[in-house]
Amino acid sequence: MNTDLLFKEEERLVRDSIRHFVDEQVIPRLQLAHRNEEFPVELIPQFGKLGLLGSYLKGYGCAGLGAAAYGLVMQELERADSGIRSFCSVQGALVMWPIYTYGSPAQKQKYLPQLAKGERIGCFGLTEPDFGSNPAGMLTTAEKTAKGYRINGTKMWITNGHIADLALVWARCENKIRGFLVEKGTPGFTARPVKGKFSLRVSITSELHFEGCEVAQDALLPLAEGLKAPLGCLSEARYGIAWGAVGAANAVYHTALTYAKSRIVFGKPLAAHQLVQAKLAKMVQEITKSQLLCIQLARLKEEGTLEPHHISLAKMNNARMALDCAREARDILGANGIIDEYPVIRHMLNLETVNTYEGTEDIHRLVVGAEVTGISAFK
Ligand code: TGC
Ligand code: FAD
Repeated sequence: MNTDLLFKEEERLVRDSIRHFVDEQVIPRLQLAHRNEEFPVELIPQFGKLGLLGSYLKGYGCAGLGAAAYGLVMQELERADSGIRSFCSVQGALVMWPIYTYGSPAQKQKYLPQLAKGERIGCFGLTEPDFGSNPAGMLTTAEKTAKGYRINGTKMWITNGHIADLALVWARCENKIRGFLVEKGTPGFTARPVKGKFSLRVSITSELHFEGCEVAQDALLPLAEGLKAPLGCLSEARYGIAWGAVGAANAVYHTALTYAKSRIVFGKPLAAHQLVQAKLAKMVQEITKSQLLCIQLARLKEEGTLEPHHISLAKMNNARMALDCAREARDILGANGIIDEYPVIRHMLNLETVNTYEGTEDIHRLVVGAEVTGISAFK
């Protein structure tokens, strides 16, 4: 559909340079990283140098990209692996964006330049063992003390948690949800890995534990008050995921297409069989529609009219679309679809997480449902 025509030249240039980096530096590391359940930490300084961290923020050493260029960066990173895009999403949209938006001038100066360079790593702690889809029920508390706050509670499934230098933790404080910047090594704050994942293995996932963790007054994000503060961060990250999912879908589609053209079954290429063509055509159809949704999201973001339900519709659609493409591609590869010589099974497993985190498919469907009916199913 020549959707490339809908991008400006500078947006395509950004995409092409990140595409080159991903092909040369990222993809070759993934098979081993996935087997070993390891995040390639050696790439972090390069992410910083290339301006991939907080890339759509302005100042503080950030690249100041427009919405579409940022989306294309996320798309290229997730073409490699959802865990790679996750690292950059969390650092940029879930740690830097809230400091940029809700932080004091001192907090911005202290943290943003180092986070942009990848010299410090951040994580975002909202989910708890018993409160994932419904963060309003969180049990973590921050009690006011003479010098600041005392935090108690547990956060679960936290990307980058135990390698992070800085945790943005959401807690109930005097009956309002507030955000706190807790530095690694603060007494009473511990983090441990969640091991044994069969999805997003090229990503660090952790449990954070706070027990009588004392932080100073200046750990509080002054402008973040109420559930809408963390939900605002989620809107930023979900925007990137909607784009990223298109990248993962592209990766599995191209693998399946190449495979189907060279694999001979029943005396002719797999790609010559009608059922296989139907599957490939369906993938192209769905990827194209998802790409168009992303472009519209970007244009709404640029003109300042993007709303949470727009993002929910695209995140829900694109994550599901990519997961369905990955399952079809896995099928087209036959037995080869289950080994890690091809990226398909890794993407397929990753996309189970992508369909769940940042709001499950059901949650986003209910957000859209509330918008169209005017009735919230959550109340
Ligand atoms: P509700 O009453 O609807 O809203 C409370 C206030 O927040 C506002 N709001 C939003 N603001 C900005 N962005 C959004 N997306 C917003 N959604 C709602 C809303 O207008 C209201 O404002 P006000 O002024 O009236 O106070 O809240 P609710 O309790 O009914 O919950 C709604 C629901 C279920 C949609 C929400 O809780 C939700 O989105 N749940 C899903 C939780 C989730 O997505 N967690 C993600 C954790 S982080 C993560 O997964 C990182 S993965 C990172 C990676 O590796 O990439
Ligand atoms: P639940 O809320 O228990 O949902 C279970 C099922 O019930 C789902 O199918 C859901 O759709 C359905 N359901 C829930 N409510 C309703 C309803 N009202 N109506 C109908 N069905 C419903 N969180 C962070 O804070 N920071 C992170 O960095 C982070 N990274 C993550 C990384 C990974 C690898 C994973 C897997 C998760 C991560 N998460 C993170 C957590 C993630 O956001 C949650 O897992 C997600 O929001 C879902 O919450 P839950 O797992 O508790 O599922």
